[in-house]
Amino acid sequence: MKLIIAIVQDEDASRLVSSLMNEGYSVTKLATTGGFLRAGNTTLLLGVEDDRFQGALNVIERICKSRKQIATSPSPVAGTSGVYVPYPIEVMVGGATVFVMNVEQFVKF
Ligand code: 2BA
Repeated sequence: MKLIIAIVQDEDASRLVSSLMNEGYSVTKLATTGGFLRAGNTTLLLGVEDDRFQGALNVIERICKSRKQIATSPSPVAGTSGVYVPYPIEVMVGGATVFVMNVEQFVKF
């Protein structure tokens, strides 16, 4: 068995959960925040049997899209005034960041 931890964009999360559930996967959805953008994203936990693992990855790859997002970064442009003016920077946020772990034990009580 494997544990898939998938960090995805909020825009894709609902459709992704529905698609995974429709294909018979159990999913836990967590509301998370990216450290760089400080914006909300969604982390999904899926415990899957080895023979269904690739199928889950295929669903994640099909649904999750890369998008450009604008982040603001402080810029010291005001000389000696000490005023920091935010300026926008564009970053490409991936469709999904996926970690896969082998599950040593799985129990339900
Ligand atoms: P964030 O940390 O908010 O990062 C959003 C996007 O900003 C990243 O997209 C990347 O394109 C860019 N970015 C991140 N750190 C950067 C830096 N130090 N300098 C320049 N650009 C930077 P993704 O790489 O697709 O990551 C999307 C989200 O997935 C991340 O949101 C974070 O929540 C998570 N993530 C990505 N890699 C991770 C890792 N190695 N460990 C834990 N979480 C990760």
